[in-house]
Amino acid sequence: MAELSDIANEFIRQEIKEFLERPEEIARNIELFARIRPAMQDIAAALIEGEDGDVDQLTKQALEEGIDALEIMDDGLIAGMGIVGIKFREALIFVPEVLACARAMKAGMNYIEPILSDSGVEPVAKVLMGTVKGDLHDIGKNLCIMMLRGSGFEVVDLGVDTSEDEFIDAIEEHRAGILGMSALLTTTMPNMAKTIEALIDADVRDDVMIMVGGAPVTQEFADDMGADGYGKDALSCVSLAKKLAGEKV
Ligand code: B12
Repeated sequence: MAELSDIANEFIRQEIKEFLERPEEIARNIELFARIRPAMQDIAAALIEGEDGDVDQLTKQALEEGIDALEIMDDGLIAGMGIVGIKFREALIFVPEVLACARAMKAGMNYIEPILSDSGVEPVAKVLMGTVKGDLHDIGKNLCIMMLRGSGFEVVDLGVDTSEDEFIDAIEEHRAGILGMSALLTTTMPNMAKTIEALIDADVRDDVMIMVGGAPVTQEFADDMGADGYGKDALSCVSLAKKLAGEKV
């Protein structure tokens, strides 16, 4: 078992000591950051501080040093956002601070995106991706899109706050085989089910395989609403899309 002192970055050690209270979250984050190499801890720390300029610099530097883009995304950016999420939940920080962190995440993603999106192969299948109505969270959706593109999918990004009609119009316009929906709020999760119902009413449900995801979404919830698959992160989004593309043809 790792110890707090195994984490090289002093700011990260301090964040865990000062802001994390739940024993399982303390243990999980100590394990995580003790495993992560110092350069990635520095990126996570800059993201937690909402320093977009530093995240920009450190990401660029890490790529120049030959660190893999996927490692930077998982161990630097997503790991840092994990701590931000906990602090936000505990009301230790508020929307403006989280927005600064989201901006910092974007600064890093600007470098990662072209690398992960550049597969250079013929599209495996076309995917529509949108965050559902009432929901403005798009970081996770955008990571999924990046990974899908990098794995050879053509992706149409429908953005955030996507209404049922917008999903229906997009299915009709783009003739995509897969539809992905993202939701981060327990209050907007039901809009996934409402969208599926609207698709049935519009007679387009069978035109697409539907995958869903987002932090509060579960396999059980996905099954209950009649989705074809659930993915817990961007990597599983890709394997799920591959599986659904295979089932569609
Ligand atoms: C960043 C953030 C914001 C930013 C969003 C910026 C942006 N451009 O996205 C801002 C500040 C705008 C924001 C606003 C709000 N937020 Co907010 N936010 C977060 C935070 C801290 C991080 C979310 C995130 O980006 N995570 C990192 C990404 C990488 O993870 P992810 O989104 O889960 O995505 C991964 C997987 O889920 C999966 N995935 C995602 N989508 C899909 C889709 C498919 C098809 C598949 C297969 C997989 C998949 O793959 C992704 C990559 O690995 C979370 C806390 C948390 N722990 O989630 C709260 C959180 C989601 N927010 C919350 C709340 C309450 C709000 C507000 C209501 C706050 C307010 N009082 O105004 C508003 C709502 C605005 C709205 N209408 O949407 C709550 C939700 C509580 C709940 N149970 O509903 C959370 C959980 C914080 C908390 N614990 O209180 N937020």
